[in-house]
Amino acid sequence: MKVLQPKTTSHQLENYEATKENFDWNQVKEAFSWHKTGQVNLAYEAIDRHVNEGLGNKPALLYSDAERDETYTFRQLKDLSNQAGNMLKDLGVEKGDRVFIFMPRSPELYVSLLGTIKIGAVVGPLFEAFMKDAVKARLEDSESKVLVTTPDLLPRVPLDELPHLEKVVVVGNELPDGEKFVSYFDKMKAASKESAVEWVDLEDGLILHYTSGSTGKPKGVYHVHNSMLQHYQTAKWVLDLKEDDTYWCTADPGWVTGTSYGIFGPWLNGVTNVVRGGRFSPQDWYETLEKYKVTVWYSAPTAFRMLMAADPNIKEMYDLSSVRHILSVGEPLNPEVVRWGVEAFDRRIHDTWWMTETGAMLICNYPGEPIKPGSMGKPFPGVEAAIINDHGEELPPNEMGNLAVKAGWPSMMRKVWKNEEKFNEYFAIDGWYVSGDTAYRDEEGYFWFQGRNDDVINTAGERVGPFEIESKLVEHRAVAEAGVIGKPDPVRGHIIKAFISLRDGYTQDDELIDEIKQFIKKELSAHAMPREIEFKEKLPKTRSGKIMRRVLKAWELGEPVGDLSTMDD
Ligand code: 6R9
Repeated sequence: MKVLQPKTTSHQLENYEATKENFDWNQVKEAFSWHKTGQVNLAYEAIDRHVNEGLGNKPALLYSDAERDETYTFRQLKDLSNQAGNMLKDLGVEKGDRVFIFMPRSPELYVSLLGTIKIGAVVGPLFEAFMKDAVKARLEDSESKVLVTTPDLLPRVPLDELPHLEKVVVVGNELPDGEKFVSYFDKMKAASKESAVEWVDLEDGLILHYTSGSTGKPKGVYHVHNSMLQHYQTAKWVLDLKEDDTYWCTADPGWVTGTSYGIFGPWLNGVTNVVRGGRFSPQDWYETLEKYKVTVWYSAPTAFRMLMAADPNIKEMYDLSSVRHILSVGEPLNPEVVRWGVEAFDRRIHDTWWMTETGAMLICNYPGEPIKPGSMGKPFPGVEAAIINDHGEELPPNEMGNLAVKAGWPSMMRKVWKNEEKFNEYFAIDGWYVSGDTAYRDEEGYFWFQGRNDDVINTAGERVGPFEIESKLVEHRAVAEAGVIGKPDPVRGHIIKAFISLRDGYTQDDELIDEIKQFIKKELSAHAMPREIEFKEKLPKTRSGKIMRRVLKAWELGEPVGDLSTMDD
């Protein structure tokens, strides 16, 4: 096993073992102004506080897309987020209310999100690719009071079916007729720049991120302001952020990486943050790295694999020498990709492991520490991770089992919105948070990811629940039954494959395949669309009628199907 040694050590976390011995989360509290004042608010801590400490003119947000190219200082973000907060208060939003934001990346998204948090409301960012059903499910479950969105996305918001939604803030030039609509730009212009900050408790609500499980509806994972302890410290020691860094996290705020590390981590550290709007292309990404002289870059294996697959001449056109630290999250980071990173950037890519539910990084590779390509690294100081069996007993090195974490790290989710039962399922083994991932730990304490132990599909770094897609598929007039699995794919990690049995009177052809794909794309979202569809006379089911996805998977991979005793004839 080749271990990649660091070339330079970081001055942030110099010795993992020594730090781990002495670390205590209480020490981190001293980094925040509430340690002295007793007044808590994450948005204040991420923005206003830096202005008060003399960083007002420092660029906070460097935003660009195909049409816009803008810089916002910490002072500008302070003023704008105050305006957004005051606008929302004016619309009747109070502490604890939910405000959802459904729009593509843009400065207005970041401003609205900070404004919501500033007034103590709970923000819910929705990925722009969601279609009507996905949007409805989330706004309905969260009972969101206000939605911030764009004219383009409005048709996907079923207003008549959302009785709790009182106002829709439209970020655009035209305002549709109807008393629920208000204009973002008009309201912002009229809103005061006076502080909108509401002081909260560390255990008050911050953000709701919806995420898929293997069964049932998406779950609203609820995080609180206390998470800032971990956002801040992991950004320091793992992202290795320093005052003069220019940092780029490629994730959209619709996913947890795009908020914890696309917003909170860097800004709590007062670091300049790059946001690139629009879609992925190798040219665009390399250009972004070059244009801003990005020093720290946090992305995902899928993106790295797409860059790897692109014409190598493209990369040669850009000066990427500013990049000093690269990190990855979301899916297994293939050793091949780590090796590519060394070749292409002369940098080791540092894998990090965590989940929507964990709120922040838990197992990581650290600057200055050796990396074993293919391993997720070691637990963050103050985090106790282990491999346990189903009875909660810790397993010895190199034995595969449940990847679990001792409950109580600062950014742990505090509830699953309106679903205590789901929340408790994670903590069914005494004292442990059971992640749903399987892994092993080697003798040196490095963790190695092995897979999910449920049917959740990780496609291009995004978690997709098969149940949601299956439910949608059977709404199509031709579909009798559907079973959905993840099929291994060299670039996306997995692609979604659907097995479908048709209703009487329908015949399988390419046109129908295309129609069904488009149906999912339109009704759910582009990333939920099955890239492959295979028709079957009948699907394998248990006697109780559950589709046996593991049998579909075994068929697909040409592997033995295993125990079929529960299968229906
Ligand atoms: C932050 C984020 C969580 C699931 C997680 C696991 C997979 C994340 C990984 C990884 C292998 C890594 N995952 N990081 N698998 N190596 N370094 O991705 O949150 O969208 O909730 O996904 O992603 O299966 O359980 P989320």
